[in-house]
Amino acid sequence: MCGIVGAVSQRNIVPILIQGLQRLEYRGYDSCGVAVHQGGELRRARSTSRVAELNEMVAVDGVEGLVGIAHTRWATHGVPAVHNAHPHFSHGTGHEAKSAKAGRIALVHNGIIENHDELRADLKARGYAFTSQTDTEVIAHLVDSLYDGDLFDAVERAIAHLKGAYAIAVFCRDEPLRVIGAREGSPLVLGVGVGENFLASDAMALAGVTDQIVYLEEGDVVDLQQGKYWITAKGEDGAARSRVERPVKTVHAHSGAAELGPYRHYMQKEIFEQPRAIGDTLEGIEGITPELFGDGAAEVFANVDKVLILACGTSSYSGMTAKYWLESIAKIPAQVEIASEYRYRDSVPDPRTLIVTITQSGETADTLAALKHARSLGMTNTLTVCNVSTSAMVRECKLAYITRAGAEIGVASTKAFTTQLAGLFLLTLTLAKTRGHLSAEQEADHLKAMRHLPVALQAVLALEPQVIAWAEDFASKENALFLGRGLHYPIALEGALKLKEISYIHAEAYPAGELKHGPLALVTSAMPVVTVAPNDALLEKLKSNMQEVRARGGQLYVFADGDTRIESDSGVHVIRMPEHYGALSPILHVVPLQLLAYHTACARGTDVDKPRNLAKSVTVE
Ligand code: HGA
Repeated sequence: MCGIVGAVSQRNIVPILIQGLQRLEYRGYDSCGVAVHQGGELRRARSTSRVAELNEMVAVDGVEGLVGIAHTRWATHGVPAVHNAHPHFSHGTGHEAKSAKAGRIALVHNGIIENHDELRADLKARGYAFTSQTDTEVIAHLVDSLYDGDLFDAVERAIAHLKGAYAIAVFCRDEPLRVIGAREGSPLVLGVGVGENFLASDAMALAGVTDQIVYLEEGDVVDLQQGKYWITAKGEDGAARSRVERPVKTVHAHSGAAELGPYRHYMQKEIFEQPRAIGDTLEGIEGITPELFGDGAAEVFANVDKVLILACGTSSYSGMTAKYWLESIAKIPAQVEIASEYRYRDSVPDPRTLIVTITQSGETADTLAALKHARSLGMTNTLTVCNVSTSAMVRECKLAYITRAGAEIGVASTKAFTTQLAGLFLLTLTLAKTRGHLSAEQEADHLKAMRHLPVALQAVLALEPQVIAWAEDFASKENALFLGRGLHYPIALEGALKLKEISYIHAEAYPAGELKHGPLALVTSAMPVVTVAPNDALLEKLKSNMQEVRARGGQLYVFADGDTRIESDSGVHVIRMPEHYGALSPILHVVPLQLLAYHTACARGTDVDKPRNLAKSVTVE
């Protein structure tokens, strides 16, 4: 998703802006740009290529300055093209006495302005000329139209007209040493330096520049100058805006520019990091106690008797897996909702619900909005399973389980998913214990199985050569079906999602019992059917479903457990997992599905780490 970097300094900030963009590249983008205040004018460079090319452009064109903003764009409004790339300049109505061409206001934006049509019509009527199809350009013109010598004031007044979500960074030709930032619904941090200050979508963009970070809150506007900054917050219930102090935190952000090492792609590296990621996520856990989720967890858990999980994409599948665990092990009713649906539908709230949000980045716009919606309905017992301890989601929830997957660069989530599952299993055990459904012996057995996970994952990763052989078959297909039952139905969903995301093969997952209610009509000899077949209570039922596929000529690709008696045969391909993993089986069974998607995508030559049309932290609705 879009990334923002901005700076006011006493040195040329272009290298810092470019470096910041490079650190945000992993989020996914289709174009990029930078603008500076130079020689009394606004100057910019924009490209639909990589940030590396932008870097060459600014070097060739001699773009430099003490003040500037930069952006990686993931298009929501208007095609990916140079004229739609940010920064946008205001062009308009005679304000530009100095240079009609360059404009007066430069602005970058992350988010979506929902009333952009209305604002555009109004601004056009007042003489503003638009050069892009973006919703962003209206904000540049709007700020220009309200500018009366004080950019901070103009931005404060402009945001009062905006509906939707935004993080913006703005500077003005007529105030050379000032950048203004504002946020509502999209992330933005302030980096405090010595004699210089910065803005960024994520503290990671400022790694090595400053570790002094202020997390701006919803509705904040910040004024950055060389040696000072201040922030105003929106007033409650229509009260006027007022100055606020926000805590400055020392944040040791990783640069994110992790080395690939021996791997071809970040996704492959991240698949192979799972033993380490799970080990780190579970490190130091000696016993099951509410405090694993933060102070006050015991009280929260005592006050709930159902669970509502809110998440999107892959995280929703870890949530679905957790639902099976929560109901069977902790005996607590659990429901999973896609965040973007929940936030807009009428539902029946119950204050004795534990709201569990799951998000890798902690900045997922839909999940944050769903959390706020749940709270507005009176459900204030909130917990997140999240990979970024400094994220908005962790700050917003009462309780948190921070997974220690480390920075995930590949857009298709892998290690974030399995570490979420580990965190959710711990939550299950904790609720089971607090509700009297976990004996000391069961606790010890589960902990032993969890400690075994890194070793078990290593053994599963060793299956890679067998999966590569299957991937060669899959590379020529355009459709695939994935089947699972019970706990492994969400794993089938995740396997299908991985395949479609990165190889662009149309893949669908079904609970295997549903096959005869429709999808069986699709099965022919050209249809590979991937089956997740652990040796659990549903195995015999699953075997019948597999017969139904074979009887129609479908090609079965079965991931079976060590002790599952399913043999390879004509039209039945079997990869045998080294062991049977009991309740933790989903964490192991998803790994060969990740590898299958990865190697199929490689065989098809797609851009594995940056699949088309997709982005990492999904900070827009
Ligand atoms: N709506 C803007 C910004 C999009 C965005 O924030 N993506 O993550 C545009 O389309 O340019």
